[in-house]
Amino acid sequence: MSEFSITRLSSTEENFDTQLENLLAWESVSDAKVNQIVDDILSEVKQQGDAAVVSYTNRFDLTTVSSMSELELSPDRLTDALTTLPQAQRTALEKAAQRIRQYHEKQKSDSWQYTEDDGTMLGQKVTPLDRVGLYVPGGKAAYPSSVLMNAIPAKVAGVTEIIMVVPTPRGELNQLVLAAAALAGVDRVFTIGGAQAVAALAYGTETIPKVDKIVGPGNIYVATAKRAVFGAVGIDMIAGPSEILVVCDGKTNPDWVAMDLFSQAEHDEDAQAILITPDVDFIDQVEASIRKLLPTMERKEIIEVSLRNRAALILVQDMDEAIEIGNRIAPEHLELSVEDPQALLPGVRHAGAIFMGRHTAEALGDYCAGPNHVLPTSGTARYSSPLGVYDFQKRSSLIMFSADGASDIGGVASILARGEGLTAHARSAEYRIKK
Ligand code: HSO
Ligand code: ZN
Repeated sequence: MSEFSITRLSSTEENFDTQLENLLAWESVSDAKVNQIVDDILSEVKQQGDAAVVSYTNRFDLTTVSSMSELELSPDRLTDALTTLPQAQRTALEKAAQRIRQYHEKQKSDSWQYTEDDGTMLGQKVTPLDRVGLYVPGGKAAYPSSVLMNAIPAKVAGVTEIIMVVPTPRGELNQLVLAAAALAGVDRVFTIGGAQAVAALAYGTETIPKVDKIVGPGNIYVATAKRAVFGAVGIDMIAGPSEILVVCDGKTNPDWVAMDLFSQAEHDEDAQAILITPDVDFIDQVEASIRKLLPTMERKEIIEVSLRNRAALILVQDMDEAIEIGNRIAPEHLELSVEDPQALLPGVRHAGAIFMGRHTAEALGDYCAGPNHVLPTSGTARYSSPLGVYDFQKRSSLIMFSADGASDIGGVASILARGEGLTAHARSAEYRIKK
């Protein structure tokens, strides 16, 4: 603890831009050895189906099963997990599920059509995906909240079947994860993981149905496998380490701010926690809180590494500059820890989720506020959005010309087609032009 220090930056320093760039630099590792291992697993599962999945599972998860059927949980196992949960946990999980469902209902988009004067109709038909695979990591990163956050939007979208995979090293099952799956309406659960689970979902096996899209976080093998099967199936974004940016006017309890920074730092050593404030004294206060509170944390080792390697306390000239730098960071989570967050909101352009006001701890959003906790990381909030119902719906265009409409617009198509040298296109349109 004694040598422990947190990077301090000031926006007036000459080389601030470079320092900020270095702070944010993060490359998702792509490892040649991992790629090779994953490629082998993918092709084995593609060729040998169940047998390959069973053998990889025995090897990597230290199980001793002889057939795929032993790796599927019965629906009873899921409902039992829910009903045997301690009452307080069950109520909390149910409350969270209900709030997440209610929020995501608002994201549903409907099909639409409109008709032009000559009777031509155009529109868009929205259809849910048929089948979705949900990857849930095993071990310490098995988050029941993530099961809710991934499965509920899919259900709200109207996905017909959700297949969940979760590795169970040495057969250890996480009851909260299963309870969350039951609550969220997951249809089938296989206790498999790693690249072999991704392959099984992407290609299908004798037992495991092929899905249309795979969502959910995983380790480097899972992420590499997801990238490799993309195209054969859809995938969600590949998440980087958690990030939090607290923008504070200096008037929030520094203990609260320190703990909010810890809340993401405790996810893993690579997580990033940043404070931006125009109040130089507040930087000292938050650092004092960090030093005071860190020894009390269960995950202090992880937090300490994360803070040492990737955190920063940034001094700016005013709140406008704080917001401007916030946009350059484009954080996964942005806390506006100020009196009037609405006044700052118009200036915020890039953030996965915006937590407004001193009382809005980012942790509430991780579990039960309602919005999704699967968010764009590593600056990708510049161009992407939280996981949502829209990720489980797709759109088909609708085009229905009246005879008059086809005759009218046929000339336009004909001219453009001939310009491209595509005569069949031109003549196909011209047939419909009335003489
Ligand atoms: N903060 C994480 C989600 C999570 N937090 C799950 C707790 N459990 C996403 O960055
Ligand atoms: Zn979290």
